[in-house]
Amino acid sequence: MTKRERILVTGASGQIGTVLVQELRSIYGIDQVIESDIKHPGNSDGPFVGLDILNAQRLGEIVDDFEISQIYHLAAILSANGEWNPMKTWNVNLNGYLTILELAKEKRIDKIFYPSTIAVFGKTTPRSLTPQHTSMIPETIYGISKQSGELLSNYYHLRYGVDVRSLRYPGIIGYQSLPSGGTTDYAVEIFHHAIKDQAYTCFLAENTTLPMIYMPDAIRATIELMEAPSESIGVRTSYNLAGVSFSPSEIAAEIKKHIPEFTTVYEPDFRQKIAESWTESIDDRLAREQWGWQEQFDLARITEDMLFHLRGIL
Ligand code: NAD
Ligand code: AKB
Repeated sequence: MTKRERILVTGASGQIGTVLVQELRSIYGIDQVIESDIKHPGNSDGPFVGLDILNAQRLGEIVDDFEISQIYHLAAILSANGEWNPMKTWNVNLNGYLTILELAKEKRIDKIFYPSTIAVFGKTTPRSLTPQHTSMIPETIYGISKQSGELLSNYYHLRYGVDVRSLRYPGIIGYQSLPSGGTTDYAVEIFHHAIKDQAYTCFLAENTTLPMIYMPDAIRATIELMEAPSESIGVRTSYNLAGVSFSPSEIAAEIKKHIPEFTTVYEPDFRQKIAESWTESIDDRLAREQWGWQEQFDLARITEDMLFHLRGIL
């Protein structure tokens, strides 16, 4: 008989957590998936516990009380917000994660999901079809903390046998939740403004191409990776993952096909420099070969689906 999983999601009230928790609950059952965050999720339909990820004692109590077998560790401060307080960002993103790895080392958790990011790349990284193993000198504290987390994941796996799995998510686009404090946030905001105002002022320059992925693809990749047999996981730092790559002017043109009166102006701010330090497209061959990753949404399908759902919500 297979063991019944009990899953803790940290940072569950955020952009990804809101959607991931629903998907995990549909697979494992509502009461088997425990949400945690410093913010209440609002309309949660299952168990929620308040948790600051820096409170190691409380985290240990939650793991024991709920007999947690897996953690999806989403709690973090993202790239743009991270630059306002680098010390805090390092502390939350890295020390919070170390507490989880230590619990797994003590054999109190069977499996961990660690979300990494395209922010681990930097200006020495090849910009086009960025390889899995490559030069990485990230320029944001967010990227530095996430890259260090990748290295710790690999270390805890090699040294202590911790089953940690990780994806380098591109910017994530979805209608179910709002992003907060990232550099790729424009690609969600643009849809909201297209519907509400038929106009958008973009904080990135029009030709800034970045790797992106649609939320259903990102959630499916996460769960497929976590369910893959351990022996098929050949990368314990973090897998490159690609969806689609586009620039602000390309997504604006796609939206215009549905909303002809839509206009965009470009007023790049400090986030432009962050975007320019990342890469444009990703080689995710290893994810495809080792556990069968395949995206389903291109830019045209993302645009159609986002507008369809947001028109019903906004
Ligand atoms: P988000 O900012 O929407 O959510 C993060 C959550 O973490 C928030 O609800 C916040 O309240 C919580 N949090 C912050 N500090 C905390 C603390 N000290 N203790 C407990 N909770 C705390 O982020 P997201 O977009 O949902 O991202 C989730 C994860 O995925 C992050 O680790 C992020 O680095 C990674 N990621 C996201 C994207 C993306 O485009 N959304 C891309 C790459 C990687
Ligand atoms: C951000 O822009 O900070 C995130 C990410 C790509 O990690 N969306």
